[in-house]
Amino acid sequence: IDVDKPVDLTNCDREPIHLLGYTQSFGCFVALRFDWIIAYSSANTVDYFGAGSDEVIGSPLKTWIDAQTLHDIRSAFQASTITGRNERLFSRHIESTGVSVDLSIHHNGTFIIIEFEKITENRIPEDSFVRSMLSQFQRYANSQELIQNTAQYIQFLTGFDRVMVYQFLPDGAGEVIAEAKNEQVDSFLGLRYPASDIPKQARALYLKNLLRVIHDVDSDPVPILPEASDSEDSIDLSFSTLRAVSPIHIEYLKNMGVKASMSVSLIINGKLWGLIACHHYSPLVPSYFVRTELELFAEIFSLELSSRLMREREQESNRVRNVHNQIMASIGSEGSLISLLEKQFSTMRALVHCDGIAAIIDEDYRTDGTAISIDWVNQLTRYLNRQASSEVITIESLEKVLKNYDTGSEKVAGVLAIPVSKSPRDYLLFFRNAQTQTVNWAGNPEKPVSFGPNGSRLIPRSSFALWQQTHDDRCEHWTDVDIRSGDSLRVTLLEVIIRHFQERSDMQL
Ligand code: BLA
Repeated sequence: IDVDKPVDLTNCDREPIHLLGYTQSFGCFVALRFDWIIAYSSANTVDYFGAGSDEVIGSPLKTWIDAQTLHDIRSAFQASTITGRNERLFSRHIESTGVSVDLSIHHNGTFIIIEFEKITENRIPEDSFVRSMLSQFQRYANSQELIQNTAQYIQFLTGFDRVMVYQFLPDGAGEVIAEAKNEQVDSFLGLRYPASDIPKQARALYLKNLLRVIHDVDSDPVPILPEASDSEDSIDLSFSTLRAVSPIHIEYLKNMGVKASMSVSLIINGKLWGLIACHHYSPLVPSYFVRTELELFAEIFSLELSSRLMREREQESNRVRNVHNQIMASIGSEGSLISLLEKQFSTMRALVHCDGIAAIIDEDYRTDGTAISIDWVNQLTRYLNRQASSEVITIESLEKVLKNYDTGSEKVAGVLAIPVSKSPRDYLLFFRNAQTQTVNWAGNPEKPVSFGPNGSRLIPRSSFALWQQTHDDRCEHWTDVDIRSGDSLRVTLLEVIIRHFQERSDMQL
């Protein structure tokens, strides 16, 4: 990011976070050419090989690694060229220095990248916990239980102060939908964060590389040597396990008071559905083994979640089908279409939660529950007719579309409208009353950045204090479920109309 340019959130989206030229200090990094000569290394090789990077760069890897481990690294590299993923070796020794390490091996398109992480004493017992987590899945009755219990289990296993499940919303903002935490820290449950907190290129990277960790926001990143003159020539660290993260994000975490962070991607149908996001208030990095297990777990968890969400959707369409059958079974030939619909008002209300229902057909207006007056309905249908759509239309604030409308004593604020004929259109209308609505944002979402002491330097916002957005003139949000139910009902009604007229013309014959 050019720090002299004026602040613009799209700058954020352009920071090349995979080309920053630094690693974090909890491991050692080497990049080899195809002849297995070290071309680049992190500046901290002395802690691993007993030799500085000036000595290491230009030397063959075998100078520093014993024959057996070298052989394993080569096999792992072969495997990674087939799988396209990082291959891993655990609990190896570097003989010359006696250091025990876990290793990650991959090819970045240009170089063979090998990363070493020292194994520390206080590592978590290393039996596979994925299996035990999977065995719990069947105990959870629904997707929400699955999500909540998973947060709890991960918090227990990793010891992070806070483990959240963060779900992206259609506009890119996100919400903490489950949380497990240590008693000393504040709860973030239910808080919403704007899309700009996780810029585009980061989301794109997180689709490919599923796990990232920031072990200590106060630890200086380690340069990769020789240093590139500009980021274009920097080594691509997209799949590096030690990649130093964006200084902007480090500042964000510092503003939050967080010292260490880890997040794992949840991908459903090829899209970033959410993250398992973890915070710690002192430096922390789970061992590479534990991170490897978590990554695997997150993939299986995403599949389970996806199938649960699908099943829950199916249950909902069963409900719709039942209503459909009920309505179809009750169609007779007698009476007008509107009185036929009126008889089904209560059945239809069970499908779309509302405060009132109405139908307007050939200027005949019938209602049940709170609805707006015929004058307003006429204005509303004129508006709806202009929408040039044969699909369900939802409005959450009638004030926004009707001239001089105010919810008045009826309090009707929103409508879900189903067109039931071609123009001039007739409609089935579900009304909802105004309801005070509060969205809890962590800080003002319109001010995701602020200015630093030196003018236009971009700084993520420093206040995460609860910032409430309240609306009094709107109805409860029409959800995807409401819209899908409305759309199925539209199809049912078309069938009803056809049948109704068929039976009437049959009678006339
Ligand atoms: C990355 N931002 C991230 C990440 C998260 C968040 C989870 C992934 C890295 C990690 O695991 O820490 C955001 N963290 C959150 C949110 C919560 C949380 C929403 O715990 C809620 C509880 N950030 C800004 C602005 C910019 C920005 C204004 O606020 C840009 C100008 C940038 N965020 C930013 C960047 C990354 C990031 C560049 C990528 C970091 C990297 O992987 O290098």
